Amino acid sequence: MADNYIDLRSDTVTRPSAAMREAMARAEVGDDVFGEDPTVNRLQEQVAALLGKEAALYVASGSMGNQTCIKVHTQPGDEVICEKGAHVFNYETGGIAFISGAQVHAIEGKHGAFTVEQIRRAVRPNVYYMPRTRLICLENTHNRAGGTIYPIELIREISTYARAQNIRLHLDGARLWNASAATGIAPREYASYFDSVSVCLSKGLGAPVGSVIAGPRAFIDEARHVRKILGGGMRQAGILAAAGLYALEHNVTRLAEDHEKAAYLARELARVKGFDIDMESVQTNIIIIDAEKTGKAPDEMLAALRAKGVLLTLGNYMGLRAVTHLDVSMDDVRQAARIIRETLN
Ligand code: TLP
Repeated sequence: MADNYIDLRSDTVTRPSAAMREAMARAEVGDDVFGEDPTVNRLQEQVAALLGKEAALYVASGSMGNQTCIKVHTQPGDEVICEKGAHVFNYETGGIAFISGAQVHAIEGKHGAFTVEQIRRAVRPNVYYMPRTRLICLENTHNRAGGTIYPIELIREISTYARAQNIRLHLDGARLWNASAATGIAPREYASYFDSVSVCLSKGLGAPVGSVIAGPRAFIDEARHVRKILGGGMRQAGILAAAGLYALEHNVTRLAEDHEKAAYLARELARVKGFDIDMESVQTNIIIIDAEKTGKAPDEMLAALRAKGVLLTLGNYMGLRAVTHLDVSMDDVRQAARIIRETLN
């Protein structure tokens, strides 16, 4: 948490705890470009096993994970289907066009999820003058929709359809841990429906850096090549991977607490005049607030709250976002709710 602030901007703002730093200091390291960092290797093996995949690769960020996978799956000119609010489409600086030379076919979902029927209508017929639909990306949980969980039945149907059509399926599972904590469905069950998966260690899990992508061994070999092109061939990265291992061991089972804090905060914020919160979308640790009816500019509201010691970020159009995480306690959340109500009502 930024000093003296209750920082609800993102679950990425957490700082490594003393115990995590100690694990980092003790990490055994080697040159990972030679494949010789034992801690990186252990993290990769552990995440591959957790996700039930043949192999995994440690990458610098969630964006690098997603974009590396998209690059391996596609050729320039291909089409990638994703949800309109998807992170890969909106918040990765046009990476799909920049790195893969592919184009996006965006579908509007409900709570971040679209159906097989919607995909069927978006897939291109096999004619030579049209782009090839090569890849579908799902996001679970879906950030911009409010940390919403992709229903497992829809994932199953989409996976069956994609396999039959020979279209690859990628999961942006930056917050897959949150989806699992909320549903009780294991990460490996979710992952089984996808050709590739990207998970983050630096969001809800509290590691300072790092994501892991997983898939078949041949896919990961190719991804290692792309990661190097992108400047992601790190050397004694075990010092960072150790934080990821620590996070997996200590910070997964506690995620339900973040969800409880978000549910409480959402109920409190729904009482702010002009705030509109779709309570059905508050399923994990993210709250998206439609603030249009306040008649106030989001930037001004953020500045007023900052002056009182509470940090939120911009949400969707004319909106705000609050995210709970392991560096804000229930007491902090109660205090933030009170400050937000007093400042904006
Ligand atoms: N999300 C960040 C911002 O970029 C918006 C946040 O604060 O929530 N997939 C999803 C679903 C994400 O939410 C994010 C980060 C990423 C990928 C990218 O991860 P990084 O920031 O590590 O590149």
